[in-house]
Amino acid sequence: MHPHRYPDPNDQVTYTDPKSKSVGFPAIWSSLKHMKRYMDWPDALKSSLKMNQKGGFDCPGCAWPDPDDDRSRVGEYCENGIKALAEESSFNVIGSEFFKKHSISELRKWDERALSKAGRLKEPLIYKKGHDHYESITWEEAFSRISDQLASYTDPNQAIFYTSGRTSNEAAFLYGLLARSYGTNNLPDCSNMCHETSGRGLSETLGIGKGSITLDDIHQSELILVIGQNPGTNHPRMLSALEKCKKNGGKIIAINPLKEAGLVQYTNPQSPWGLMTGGTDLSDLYLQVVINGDIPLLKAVMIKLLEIESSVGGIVDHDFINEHTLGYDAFVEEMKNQDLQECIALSGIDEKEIDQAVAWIADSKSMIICWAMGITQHLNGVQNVREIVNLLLLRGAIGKKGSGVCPVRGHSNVQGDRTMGIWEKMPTAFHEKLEKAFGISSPREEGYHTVSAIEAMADGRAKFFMSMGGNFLSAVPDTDRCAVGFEKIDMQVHVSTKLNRSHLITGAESIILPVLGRSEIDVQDSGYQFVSVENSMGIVHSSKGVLPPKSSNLKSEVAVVCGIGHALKKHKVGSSINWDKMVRDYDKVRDKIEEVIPGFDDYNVQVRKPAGFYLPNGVKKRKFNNSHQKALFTVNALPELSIPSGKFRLGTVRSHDQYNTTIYEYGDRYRGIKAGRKVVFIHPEDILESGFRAGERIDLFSEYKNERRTVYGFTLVPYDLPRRCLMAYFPEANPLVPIQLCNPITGTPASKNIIVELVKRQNT
Ligand SMILES: Nc1nc2c(c(=O)[nH]1)N[C@H]1C(S)=C(S)[C@@H](COP(=O)(O)OP(=O)(O)OC[C@H]3O[C@@H](n4cnc5c(=O)[nH]c(N)nc54)[C@H](O)[C@@H]3O)O[C@H]1N2
Ligand SMILES: Nc1nc2c(c(=O)[nH]1)N[C@H]1C(S)=C(S)[C@@H](COP(=O)(O)OP(=O)(O)OC[C@H]3O[C@@H](n4cnc5c(=O)[nH]c(N)nc54)[C@H](O)[C@@H]3O)O[C@H]1N2
Ligand SMILES: [Mo]
Repeated sequence: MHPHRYPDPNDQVTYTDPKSKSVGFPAIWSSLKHMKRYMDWPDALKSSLKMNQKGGFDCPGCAWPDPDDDRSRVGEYCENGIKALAEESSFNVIGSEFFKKHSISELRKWDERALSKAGRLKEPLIYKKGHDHYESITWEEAFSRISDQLASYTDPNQAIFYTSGRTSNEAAFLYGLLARSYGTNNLPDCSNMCHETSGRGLSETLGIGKGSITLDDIHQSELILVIGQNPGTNHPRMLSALEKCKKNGGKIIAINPLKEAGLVQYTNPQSPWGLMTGGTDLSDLYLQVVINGDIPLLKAVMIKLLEIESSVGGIVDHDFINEHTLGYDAFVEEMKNQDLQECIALSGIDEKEIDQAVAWIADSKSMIICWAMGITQHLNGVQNVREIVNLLLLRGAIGKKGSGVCPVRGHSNVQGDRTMGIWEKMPTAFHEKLEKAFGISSPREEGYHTVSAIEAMADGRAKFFMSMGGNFLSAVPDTDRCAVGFEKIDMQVHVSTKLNRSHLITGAESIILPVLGRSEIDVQDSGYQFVSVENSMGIVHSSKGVLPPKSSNLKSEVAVVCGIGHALKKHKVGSSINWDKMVRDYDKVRDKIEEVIPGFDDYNVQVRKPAGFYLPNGVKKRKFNNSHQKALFTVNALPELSIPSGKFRLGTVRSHDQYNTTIYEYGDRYRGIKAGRKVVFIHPEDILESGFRAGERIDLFSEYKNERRTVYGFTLVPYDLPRRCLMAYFPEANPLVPIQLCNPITGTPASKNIIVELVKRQNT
């Protein structure tokens, strides 16, 4: 019925009790199983020994940093990194024969796992209106059609250039150049849906939208708060850093509605002693806050800290505050006006537990706050981040050893892509330098972000969509709304490694351009190439593939962009850009990056250092490069937390067996789910009160401005989480997220906070 939605897989969901510990033998076993099933053994061995090693390639999984010094020779990766590698390096390849056999209408019925497991895309493909199949096309013809299509528009803002966060610095920089030389800033990216609210909140308050700590700070911190993040699944190597912190005497407080196994106990797979003895207890305190209860909780903590300051002192770092901050008095005034008991009640946390957290915060000389999507994907995501900053500023826990902000990034180069200019509203200085470096004129008008791009396609303002990686249709909110636009437009171009649902909801014409993965060797006319990436802690380093490409008909992402750029020259677009020179030798791209982007001096020399180099970050030295040159305390309102009667607040999260929209397997080992993904985690008493049974299949709907959105056939799974809070998996639940429900400042969809109702299952 909804070809653009995720179809039911076999739908044999079962559930057992969730796990209370993570990694250990089951993780080792699971990695080996994936390698064995999807990769040739010699490739598996060769690539796993090179992943995340100095001179090797960067894991295509998350953005967690590698140690600066010693790296494990056995393997500097995790279970989910191996799954990401096995997914990319699978021995299956698909091309025109596959698409001759399987029509688009048939493939729409395949589930996501089957689509991805079909294999690596091996040649360029085209779909034309009126057909039901993709067929092969040469690279030259593809580039020529794309450039002709682009040249046909009178307004360049009819074209959209999306980026997912796996793209290298070199490819991202050139892709941004392509869009701007063509004439638009329509550069939405996955970051719009991810850490955009962190970037905004941090830039305003601290002057740079990035984290301020190093791995060593984590190891040495006295106290780490992990808020709204599930590192056991999404950043497993972070657990060994947290373990080191514990071994050095540090404490960890987890703030999360769900009891996540990875935050409870961890068994280091590289420690034989750990494997035998059962590992380390990670969280000293686990605060199961209600969904979006983080601001009330942080306020309750800060009110109590200020009370201690008034009675015995020793809490507030006055020297730091006087010298480096603004807004302290207004902040204290606001805290005084807050009702402590109301904040406690709204957070859903017992006051004794809050007192414990306050006592540890008061006692610690250093403190780090880490966070991810549980903080950012809210209407008040920016305010959440500002409130985190308030707490750190109060304690002077910024720009000193073992202290600082740590927004834990998602995609492996999402931070680098932003640094390279993938943003719909880059500052004027960037445009000026780009113009000077390439002799082009760079538009200043703000472009579309992800949500405005969906609307522009749906209402006919945008007619061309190109995607550098990613799976736009399935990743964005309001899947049905996106599908309307996707089918309306003239042309879609997907630069991809694997088949996904975005390829199947076609425009009048859709082109798939298959590219090399991170793990593969990239040779251009001047010889072997490497690319570079920036991790979550602002370290830029090289990444050089080691495996032979899956097909001789693949191009690198850099080559694809340069190919399109070159083809556009015949239409007098970007005539002054020498695309051929840059694709021949990526050093030439890096020379241009050095000219345009601050912090990349001697790029080609620095990037060749074995562990790469740190980008400048003023916050580390207490230099705050915002308009005030001071760190800012801010005043943030309490969010609206009432839930209409009979309704619930739903968050959408990842399982242990997916990478965003790529489903590795149907299940979630840590949360006890097997053979399916359409589940809703719910407090057992909420099941009873709503008149359902545990295990029953229900439908869910959300209602927003009189529009009703429904998803069908989700199984109710009793779970340890606060009353009236529900969790379901992304992307199955995405059709429920109303397109308008996004952060007003950044456009970030509130995919962790949707009001829904449960209803008896209809047969749809
Ligand atoms: N294996 C694997 N690794 C990945 C990814 C993947 O899909 N698979 N995705 C990558 C990407 S792009 C990203 S952005 C990161 C995502 O990494 P995470 O942010 O860890 O991912 P989510 O599954 O969205 O989990 C968010 C956590 O926030 C909690 N949460 C939900 N709502 C709230 C709230 O209101 N308050 C608080 N305090 N907590 C809340 C949830 O219970 C959950 O534990 O991971 C990256 N790494
Ligand atoms: N409801 C809800 N929605 C969400 C989220 C949520 O928590 N809840 N999370 C949001 C977040 S944090 C993010 S980051 C987005 C993710 O959104 P995207 O980044 O758009 O989605 P992915 O699933 O990571 O993209 C997978 C596709 O990327 C392609 N690919 C993989 N590797 C490469 C490569 O090396 N090069 C190229 N060119 N292509 C490659 C493959 O074809 C694969 O099918 O989703 C967002 N959507
Ligand atoms: Mo993300």
